[in-house]
Amino acid sequence: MPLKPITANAGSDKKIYLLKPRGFCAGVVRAIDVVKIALELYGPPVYVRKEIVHNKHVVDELREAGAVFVEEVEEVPAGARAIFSAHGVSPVVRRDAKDRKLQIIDATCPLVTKVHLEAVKFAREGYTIILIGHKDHDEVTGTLGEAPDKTILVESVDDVDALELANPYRVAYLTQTTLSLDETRDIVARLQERFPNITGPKSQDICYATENRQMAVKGVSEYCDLMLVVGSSNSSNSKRLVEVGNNFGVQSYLVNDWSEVDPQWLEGIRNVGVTAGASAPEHLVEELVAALQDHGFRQLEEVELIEEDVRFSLPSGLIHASSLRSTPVPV
Ligand code: 0K2
Ligand code: SF4
Repeated sequence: MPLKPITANAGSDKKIYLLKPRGFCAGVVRAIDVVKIALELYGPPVYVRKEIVHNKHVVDELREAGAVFVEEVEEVPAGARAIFSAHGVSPVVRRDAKDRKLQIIDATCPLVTKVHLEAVKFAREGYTIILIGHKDHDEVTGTLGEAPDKTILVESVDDVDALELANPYRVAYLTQTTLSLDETRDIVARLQERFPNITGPKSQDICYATENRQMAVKGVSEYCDLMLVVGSSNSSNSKRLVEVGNNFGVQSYLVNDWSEVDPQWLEGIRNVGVTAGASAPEHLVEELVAALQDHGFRQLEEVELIEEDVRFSLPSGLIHASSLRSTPVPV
């Protein structure tokens, strides 16, 4: 794909390729809006189970605004208002919240909910579900919880090789939404070799945002000798971007923000790619780009490899609560 400069400054041949799409996906925008609107409507404290999204800066900023982050619903006072994070929760968590009479606002991304519904359907139809994902990730814990006795987690091709199934003829697979496209393809291929009757989701579970950000990294890899990914270390989709960069021959690093860039990484570099995981705010990208410019990367080219225009509506309860106010909160 040809690269089109949007600005070019004379006086330096060191260049930044700013990838697009990058940063916030529709599910993250929605989840952060849910917390902000809940704070606006009800005032602090608003409890949030787990990090609303896996980004240190987002969590710190919302905590500053009055959100109280807890690990489990048991930490929320009975009857209080609480938000479920974008990564989704298992039915056990919903039941616990109900037992505590919590007023729940669910910020689970609709694309994660879709995987939960697939798990419920396959389990009801008597399939053994092979869930491809990362052990102990919040999303995987939630999806596994839909049919814990019928779901087996695999993380690698080796895990597939080790599977021993009571009925190898009725098997379905699902995936976490934020995996590596390439690694998942290999795992699914091995599953299909071992279980030729295996079925899967109608359309793939890896979400559009994860796919687009990985494709963008691949698209510029031949032009870059360094890739900086803005994102936090517990963000699965951000870490995958680093892996993709490294797999495509570009030295790649994950940073929370500019302060974590080691100046030594920039030595001898002419072309640096910059992108951000789906939970990383744009202002951190802008600060990183400005700092790189101060370090002599005077040319800037924003490369849009895939157009992205996805939005999700807010939870209906929040829209309703806002409409009841004399001055509705913009939702
Ligand atoms: O990539 P992760 O699933 O770890 O999550 P975040 O970094 O919070 O990105 C948003 C995705 C949330 C659900 O898919
Ligand atoms: Fe939803 Fe994908 Fe964003 Fe996760 S990364 S919140 S699945 S759009």
